[in-house]
Amino acid sequence: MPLPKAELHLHIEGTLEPELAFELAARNGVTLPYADTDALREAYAFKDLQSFLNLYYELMAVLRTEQDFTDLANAYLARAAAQGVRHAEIFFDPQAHISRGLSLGTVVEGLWRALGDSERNHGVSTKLIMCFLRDESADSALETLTAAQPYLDRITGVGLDSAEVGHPPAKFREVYEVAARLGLRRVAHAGEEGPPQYITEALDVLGVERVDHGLRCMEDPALVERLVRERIPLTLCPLSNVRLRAVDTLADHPLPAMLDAGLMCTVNSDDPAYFGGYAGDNFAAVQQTLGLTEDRLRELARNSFRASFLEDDEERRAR
Ligand code: ES4
Ligand code: ZN
Repeated sequence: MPLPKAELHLHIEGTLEPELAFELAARNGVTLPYADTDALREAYAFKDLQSFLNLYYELMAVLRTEQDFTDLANAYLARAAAQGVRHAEIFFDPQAHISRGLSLGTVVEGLWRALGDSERNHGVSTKLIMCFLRDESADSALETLTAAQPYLDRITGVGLDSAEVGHPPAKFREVYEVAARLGLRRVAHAGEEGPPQYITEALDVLGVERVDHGLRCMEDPALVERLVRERIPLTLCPLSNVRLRAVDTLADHPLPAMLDAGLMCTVNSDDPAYFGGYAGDNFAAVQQTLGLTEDRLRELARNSFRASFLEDDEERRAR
């Protein structure tokens, strides 16, 4: 039995496996610039975040209908459940679909058809987090938030993702103020490729409750001390960090040092179809390569539920 865990850092578009990409391409009459799944997999040699994002956005072309989003989410939920995920807080990137001519309704309704039945079908409870693309303008993010108003009963929170460097959190101050007024929970990617200062800004300017990645906090001892004191959860993604070259090898990952420092770390898969594994694969990899003890692994699993946006009664049921 895999360790029960919550997944808090997962881009649903990053769960698009090559096989499903080709199936949806055929269904929708979309031509992919790859001969087959093997040729596509060969493109998964990334040198940094941007080189990954280029492919991530390119493959989204196959997602056209509500049913596509339903199928995508069901495929993820089945795989996650098999690896012990009991609760998933799922990111989606509406701007990446709206800019291709899809409506926000197609995306949200499609995802919700899978998420709404997920407890029954997969034994996984879910929440949805709408992310803004930080390399797009703050106005575009605000427009997206406005367009999302009819769907706020299905959206728990907002996040910030895509190309980090050069797009500091403060750019989205007003968007996050509006989100807070709407009662949305707030998270943001920070300190994946960007400097520790971006983590501080996400906390102070955007009011985030959780930091996605947060890896580079280790360069700033005062920031580490603050994150420990304020018990700010970090949603780490070890296999992602290796594939996007944020660390040289998994053996160099600072997770053990971060746990020793008292940081509230969680382990997640980010974009599992691209980075070599789902939540359980990430747990197994850090156990094997970093030699984490059973106690440490249980701590990571416990942290994942505590750092989730589940209410106390929901959290007890999910464990
Ligand atoms: C992402 Cl790994 C990562 N970082 C930032 N934005 C993203 N969107 C999808 N995966
Ligand atoms: Zn991410």
